[in-house]
Amino acid sequence: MKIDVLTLFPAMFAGPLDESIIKRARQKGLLDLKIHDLRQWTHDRHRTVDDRPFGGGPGMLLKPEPLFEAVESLKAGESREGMKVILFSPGGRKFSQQIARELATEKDLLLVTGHYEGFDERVREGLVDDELSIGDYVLTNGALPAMVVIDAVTRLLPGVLGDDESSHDESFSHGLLEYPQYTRPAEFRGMKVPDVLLSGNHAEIEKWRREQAQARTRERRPDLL
Ligand code: 4F9
Repeated sequence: MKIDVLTLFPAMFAGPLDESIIKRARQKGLLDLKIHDLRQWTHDRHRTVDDRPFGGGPGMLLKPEPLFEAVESLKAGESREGMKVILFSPGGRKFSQQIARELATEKDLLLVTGHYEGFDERVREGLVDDELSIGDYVLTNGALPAMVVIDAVTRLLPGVLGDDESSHDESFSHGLLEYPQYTRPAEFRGMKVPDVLLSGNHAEIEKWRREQAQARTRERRPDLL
C-alpha cells in the first residue's frame, strides 16, 4: 500500500512511524509511506499557506492553491488515478475499525492534514474524497489523526502482523471489549490470577472470557451492545 501525507508539520511524523510494527511494515515494503511539506507548493517569499476568511471571523484558513497544486503533482507522479484523498477535521465522519478495514483494501491514499481552523471549502468540493474525524475533540492540527489512521490501517495489511499478533480476536473486531488477561506470576502482591485460568479446562475458560467481555462492555461501553 502507498500512503502519501501532506502536512504543515512534517517533523511530527518522524518518531511514531519509525517504531515497532509500522517500521517493520515499511522495511518489508508492505507500506510505502511518504511525508510531504505543503509549503513546497507555495511560490511567495513567506511560503504562505493560509489567509483570513471572507466575511470576517477569527482564525486563518488553508488557501486552495497550494493544496490543489500539491495533490495534482502527487497524482501526476505515477499512474495514480485510483488515489483516494482524505482530509482530517473534527467535522469529518467518525473513524472506526470498520473504516480502517475499508481503507486497508485501498492501494493508494493521500492524507491531507491542515491546521486548527480549517480549509477553504473549495478544497472539499474539488479535491477530497472523504473527510475523517478521530473523535469529538479539537487538536492543534491533523497530523496526529493522520498517524492514528496510518497505524490502524497498516496493521491490517496482509503480512504486517505475524500469526502470533493476529488482529482477529481483539476489541472492536467482534464488537465487545477485551476480557481480562494475566501472565505469570500466578500471585503478585496478594493479587491472584482467577482459578479458572489455571484450571486447564478450555470450555470453562472460554465461557469465563465471554462473560467477562460482556460484563465489561455493558459497564464501560453499553453503546457497543
Ligand atoms: C481532526 C480532530 C480529526 C479530530 C484537526 C484540529 C481533528 C483536528 N479528528 N483538530 N485539526
